[in-house]
Amino acid sequence: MMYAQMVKSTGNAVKSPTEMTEQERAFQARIDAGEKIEPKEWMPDGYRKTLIRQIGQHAHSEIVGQLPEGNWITRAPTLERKAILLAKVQDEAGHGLYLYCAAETLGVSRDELLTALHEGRMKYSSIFNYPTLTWADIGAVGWLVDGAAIMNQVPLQRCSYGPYSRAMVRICKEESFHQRQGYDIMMKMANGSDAQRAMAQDALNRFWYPSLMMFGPSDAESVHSAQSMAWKIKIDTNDGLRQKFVDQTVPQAEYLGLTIPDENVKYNEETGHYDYSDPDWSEFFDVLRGNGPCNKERLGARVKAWENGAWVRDGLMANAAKRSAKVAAE
Ligand code: BYC
Repeated sequence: MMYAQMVKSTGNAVKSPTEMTEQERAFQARIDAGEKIEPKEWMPDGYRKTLIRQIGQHAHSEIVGQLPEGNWITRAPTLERKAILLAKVQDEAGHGLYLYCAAETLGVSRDELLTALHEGRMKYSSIFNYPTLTWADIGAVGWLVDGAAIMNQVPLQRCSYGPYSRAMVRICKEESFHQRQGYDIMMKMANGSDAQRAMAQDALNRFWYPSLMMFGPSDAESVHSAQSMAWKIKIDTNDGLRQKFVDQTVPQAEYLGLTIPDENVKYNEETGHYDYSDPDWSEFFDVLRGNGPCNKERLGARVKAWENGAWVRDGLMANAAKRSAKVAAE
């Protein structure tokens, strides 16, 4: 079994109108006019493939994202925190479900998507290859990871593909609750004992740069951005969203009395934004190649869950076959 996500990126230059077929030009005109594209309508092959890749990866991220948080359900410090965390982790399963359903409208089955994940042919978000070592990490994940996820997903509510954009509406509402619960944990820890404050700072130190990486490589390195933005599968650039995230998060850290682990973070009067240091991109690409701290563990857990669930799927299929045989005999 492969643990790496060794998919080679396949970004192409955007076609100019003169290079497009008439059908492609008409399609692009619909996109430019802000129309939604629905499943049964004609779409270029590349548009379909890009959506399957992005929605599929997004769905996988939701499901794999359950693992680092699920790790703390049995160890949540109070009954209330446990109930909240349980609800959040269940929400992630729901998000995975909406997204797999949205991908299925493009003609790919959930089994195919999962097999591609399990065989290392599809990616999931790099962030989930980092461990959650303390309870404060659950706060940092909610605050930073869900915060980054919302920053990326709010604009996707306006994406051109109908089923994806509609799935995003509900996901964003739930993500807002997730971020609030994370920030609430951070407030408690940051205003607690010295040891709790140190845990909160340590969690921020470890999750800061991996959260910045969630937005993807720099615009210069992003192979898909140009075409995806022309198709409105992506609304903003990776660097644009990353900057928005930094601008939103720095004052939140200040409010907590915590320090962003980057001495270059400073408000820039001229640009009206916070300056910040880029993450170590060699680490990002290394995590994508399967070498993050938890890649093996995460994919191993998903494959095991899939194998352990085989008897349920077999039972359901056998039952469905029996039922349809009965209906046919009637
Ligand atoms: N991790 O050309 P680029 C969540 C890949 S979690 C892994 O810029 P694109 C949640 C990229 O796929 C968030 N791989 O690509 C929160 C491409 O490789 P391929 C999940 C990454 O697609 C809490 C290559 O690098 N959200 O919601 O234009 C709990 C070049 O990149 C990453 C989504 O998935 C990464 N961080 O832009 C539970 C949102 N970044 O495919 C769950 C939807 C880049 O050619 N997705 N790569 O082999 C997107 O908005 C875009 O796909 C991205 C990347 C901005 C992520």
